[in-house]
Amino acid sequence: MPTTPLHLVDSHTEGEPTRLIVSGGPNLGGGSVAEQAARFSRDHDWVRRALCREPRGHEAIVGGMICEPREPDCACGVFFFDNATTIPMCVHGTIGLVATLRHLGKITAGRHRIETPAGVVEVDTADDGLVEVTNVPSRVLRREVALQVDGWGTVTGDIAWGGNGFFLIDEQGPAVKFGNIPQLTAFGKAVKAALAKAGLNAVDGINIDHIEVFGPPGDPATADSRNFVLCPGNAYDRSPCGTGVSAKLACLHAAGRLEPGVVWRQAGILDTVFAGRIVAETDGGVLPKVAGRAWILSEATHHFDATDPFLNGIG
Ligand code: PYC
Repeated sequence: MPTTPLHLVDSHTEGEPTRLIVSGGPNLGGGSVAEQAARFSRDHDWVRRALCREPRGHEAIVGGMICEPREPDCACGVFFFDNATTIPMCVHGTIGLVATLRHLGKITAGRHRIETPAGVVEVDTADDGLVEVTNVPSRVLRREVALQVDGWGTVTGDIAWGGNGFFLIDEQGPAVKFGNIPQLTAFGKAVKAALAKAGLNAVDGINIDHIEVFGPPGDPATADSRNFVLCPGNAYDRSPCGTGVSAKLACLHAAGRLEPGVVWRQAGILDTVFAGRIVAETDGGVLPKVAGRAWILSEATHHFDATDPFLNGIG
């Protein structure tokens, strides 16, 4: 149980919060970042619950811990978690990490490599604040899957990996707009239930725990599409979700709708935009690059008192 304080930096990336443990986190014993994340999840899950739930946090917070990388050419390791679980990769969180490392004076503009549980990613950071993440190779796992969704009938989508597992739905369900967040959340939950019923909540060992719904952009001059992403703990992503954009690029490519090098401007539900493009074709998929910006919100020292009834968060 907790004894020492945690030092945190909060930021947001295109609206979606990231809360990083920059020091004071539990000793995870070294090894690969995937191994350290698994130990964190097994032995220190209270940290995730404390940081990503009320009263200390809230459902939208994606937390992360900076750790030692095993890969020698990496600036650091990082793993991310939300109000429900530890996740393999997070692009908005990686953009927040880069802003945080720059804020702390630990990296300068240029190219850096970062080890995550899903693999090594490369980041390019510029003085104007733009961060480009070359994410892990992304691929379609199943195309045009028809699900029977309670209250909605047949809903067809693709299942894809972009660092997390996604079910991607084009122009079905409630209209993708800010005012429909409750309806989109209910729809996303119904789709998750239908995936579980069909035995598709895990495919090829990947949890399909993010639902991504696409609609037309609010402004075609600034975006090609607008999405709504429901995360594993049923919070919606305030950003366009970079792993979701990576999965989308893989789907567009598989459908013959996007060539390498062409920019796909994905707006999220707040109409902030990630610019995605395919930088290479890989064996069975694509190598995606996703660009966006993060802003530092605060640095804080969090204290933990064993007598606090909500030490582990509410719920
Ligand atoms: O940007 O990859 C992302 C992400 C995953 C969950 C929330 N944001």
